[in-house]
Amino acid sequence: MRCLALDLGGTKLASALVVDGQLQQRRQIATPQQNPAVGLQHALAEIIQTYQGQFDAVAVASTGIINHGVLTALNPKNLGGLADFPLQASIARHTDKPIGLLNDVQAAVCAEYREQDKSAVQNFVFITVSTGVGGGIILDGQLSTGPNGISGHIGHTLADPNGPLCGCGRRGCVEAVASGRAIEAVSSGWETPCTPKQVFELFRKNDAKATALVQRSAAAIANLVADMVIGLDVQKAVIGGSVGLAAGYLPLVRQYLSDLPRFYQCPLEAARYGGDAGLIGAAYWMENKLNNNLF
Ligand code: ADP
Ligand code: BMX
Ligand code: ZN
Repeated sequence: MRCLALDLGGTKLASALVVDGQLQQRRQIATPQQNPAVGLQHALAEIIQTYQGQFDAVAVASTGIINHGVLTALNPKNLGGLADFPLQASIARHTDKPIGLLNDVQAAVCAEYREQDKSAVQNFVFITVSTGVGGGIILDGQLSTGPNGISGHIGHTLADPNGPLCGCGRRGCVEAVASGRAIEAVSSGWETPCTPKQVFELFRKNDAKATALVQRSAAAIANLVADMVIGLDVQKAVIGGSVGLAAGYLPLVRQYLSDLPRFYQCPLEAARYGGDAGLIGAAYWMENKLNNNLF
């Protein structure tokens, strides 16, 4: 099957054809931030037009809660203020091929779990540290989406009751202290303002301010992993997203996790598919869905 896969994140919108699990013609644009609803509609139209005639199905991995074809942002600030978007309908306007939608990290976990030894790992989590912090959960070998598509939104569990207000309306979410946006909220206010990428460059040069900011993020993610292990008996966690995959980050998360009692620990790995996990996972999930295979 030739699947057109899309990965809509808070920062980037990636697309590719996935044929036999291999990516072809990968493209990437910035997620529209100004007038995002109109920008997104135009971007989707243009992407589908680019690949027209070359796919049998469309699979979308998207940030936000995906339910009944609609994207609802738990944190609208991650999408330029966009709260609700009719994702399925916007795509169906440009193609009559079958369309499948799921949350971006729910898709990513499908790709990464496919590569695991299923006899050894039944409970598995993907944590992305990107624009936001998202999660995808496999329980007893099955993807958990929940009755409303919410399952996995672990970036909105509590990191610090006195922490910053999260864009979702709750105070102190993991996302509000650990995400790319959370890092930027601090580093953009420095005397010499920095992007998260520059923060990591400084961190790797042992700059004290940058190190403290990266440590705050990594400690929150280590505690999130610990919560998954103790709450769900997760046997392995995989970390993705541009912050999660930044050099030096994963070792720090591992270090914080190793400081906790052993019942809170599990092996931690970097996403094997890197920034392509969402695209590959969405296509894999869609193929299974069309073949009526229970994942
Ligand atoms: P998306 O959220 O769209 O899936 P990414 O996974 O690329 O996209 O995450 C975007 C976030 O990662 C932004 O906050 C951005 O500033 C940050 N970021 C991008 N590149 C790097 C890098 N090399 N090191 C650290 N942070 C990065
Ligand atoms: C947010 C939430 C999740 C998403 C996660 C990572 C929105 C718009 N998104 O917690 O659904 O999985 O960010 O998304 O509320 P990314 O855009 O950072 O990859
Ligand atoms: Zn939140």
